[in-house]
Parts: sequence; C-alpha cells; structure tokens
Amino acid sequence: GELYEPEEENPMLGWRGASRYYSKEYIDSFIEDSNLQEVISSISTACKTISNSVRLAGINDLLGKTGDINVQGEKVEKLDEFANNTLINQLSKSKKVFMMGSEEIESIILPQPENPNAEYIVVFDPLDGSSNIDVSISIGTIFAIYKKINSNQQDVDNLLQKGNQILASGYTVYGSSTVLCLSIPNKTSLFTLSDNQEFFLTTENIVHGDSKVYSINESNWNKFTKGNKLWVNKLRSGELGKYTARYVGSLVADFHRNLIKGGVFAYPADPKSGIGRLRLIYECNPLAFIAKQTKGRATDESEDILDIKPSALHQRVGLYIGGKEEIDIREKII
Ligand code: AHM
Ligand code: MG
Repeated sequence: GELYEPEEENPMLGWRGASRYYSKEYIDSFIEDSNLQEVISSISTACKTISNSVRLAGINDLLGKTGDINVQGEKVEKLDEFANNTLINQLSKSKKVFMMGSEEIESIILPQPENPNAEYIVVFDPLDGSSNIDVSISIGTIFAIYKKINSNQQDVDNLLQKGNQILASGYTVYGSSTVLCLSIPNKTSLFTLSDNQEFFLTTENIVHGDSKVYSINESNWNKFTKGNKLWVNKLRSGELGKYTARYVGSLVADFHRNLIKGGVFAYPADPKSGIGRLRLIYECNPLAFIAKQTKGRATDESEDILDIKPSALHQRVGLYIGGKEEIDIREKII
C-alpha cells in the first residue's frame, strides 16, 4: 500500500501522533480480492455517516423512538433505523453484496438493485447498545462478511453459516473517538476517524489485553447457574489477583475496552430456557472471530462460539468472550 500524504500537515488532527496510513490504502494492501475490499470500504463509509449522525443526533431530531417494534420485540430507536438504512444503502451501492442480514430486519435482505452474481454476504447489528443512544454513551456497529454458499436469493442458509466461515469481521465504536476495528485471519487493526473523515491506522496487529476486569450484568445473579456463581466468585476472591468490574451495557464498547486493556465479558444464557440475551450471528460471531485472531477466546455455555451451527437468523446464545485465561478457568470450574 501507499503512504497517504496529507496536503497540509495539521497538528490539530494529530498526523504526527498517528500512522500516516489511512484505512483504504492499508486494507487494500493486505486484502487481495478487490470485491472484498469494496465491501469493507462500503461498511467504513456507512460507519462515517452513522458516526456523524450519532454525534449530532440531539440537534437533528434523531433521538427517541420511531414508534415501530422490531423483530426482537423492542421499540425501534430513530438512530437504529437510520444506521440500518445507511448500511443497506451503502452495501447495495457497492454492487458486491449478494445478501444481508440485520438485527433490525426479520428475514433476508437483498440489495437494491439485486446482485444475483455477487459473492458476498454481510451480517450486521447496525447500532449496538440501543439503550445508551439517548444518554450519549458509547454505541457501535458490528459486522461480519462471508462468501455465499449457494446462489438462491431466498435461501437463509446463506446467512446461517458458522462463525468459523467468516472472512473478515469488525466493529465501529462511536465513543469519545470513533474507532473502527477490522479483523482478518491473523491481522486485527484499529483505525481512528479524523476530523476530515478519514480512518487512520492507530493500532496494528492488536493482541487481547491482560488486565483483570470482568464485565457482567450482576443484576441477573439469581438466574446464574451454580457453576457461573462459583466462577464469578473465583474472579472476585482475589486468588487470581485483584479484579475490578466494568460494564457499559453496550456489548461493542465492553468488548472494545476489554480487547485493548484486558478482561472478560459474560452474558450467560437463562438456565431454564437455555436462551441467551445476545444474538449469535451479528453480535457474538463477529466479535468471537476478533477474539480468536487476537489470542482471546469466545464460548457459549459449553462450546466455542465459532463452532455453533446457527439454526435461525436471530438466535440468542450465552456469551463468554475476551480473556483466554478467565474463560479457561470457567471451563475448569463449571
Ligand atoms: P441491542 O443490540 O438492542 O442494543 O441489545 C444488545 C445489548 C448489548 O449491547 C449489551 O451487551 C446488552 O444488550 C446489555 O443488556 P442488559 O441491559 O441486559 O445488561
Ligand atoms: Mg446489539
């Protein structure tokens, strides 16, 4: 890839602090397939639009609910809908996408116009952390890219692939900075959105941090299995060193913090129903892929997230993700 040369060095934008690579040149330099490059580029363009809308939501009448209920039975936030439409439109424009799946839409999404010959499948949670939208707390977009398994535009099996079939996944967190994380096998890098709307490489080849944090909604304690109670108590005991608790309530932000600093995130399945809170296809799998590439881990109650064969687009599972050490310990204790 070529170095990006800004026309004028602007110390306000931190050219000197950050790498001078910007995302497109950098990504194109290690992803060979130009169609896949374009899919990733469309997602990054959509995330820039979403980022601007998130930052100005209060001014542009984009806070609050639309009045609709989504497939999850949740009230749709205006920004959820905006983010979803932005991704669908941008990915449609790329002409490289065969089919999409979104947290906000019940079934298969086909690009408009349709691309029956395109190869790529994209699944996404357009705006994760909906409960934090109105209070200006970090939220994000989560995505994963696959190849289609057949050319039937009505076949949901194209969306029901195991996480270990992912070609690339990532997220963008709209936090105090907007940061895009992109992961392909053995390479996970972070890019920061600058004032002039370019994602600049800021961390290359990140490895999961090792500080002692657990991110768990402990209000669900009474529903935890005995094994999970033993595990969390082990983390709290001090025997493994001093742990602290951090919980944003946006999976994408909790994962991002733990990736950089270290820690484990857990959202156990309800032992009675066996059903979790978080969605396998567009929340757990993309992040589990990143965890794997960065030497972390991700499991549901008993198996690796990436090995689960999805049975439905909106399937929910238990999730334990992040630090390998903590997840290995859980496996021994439960
Ligand atoms: P969303 O995609 O509708 O925002 O829901 C998913 C969110 C996750 O971001 C977060 O980890 C979880 O729900 C928080 O759940 P809870 O409020 O039960 O702790
Ligand atoms: Mg979500």
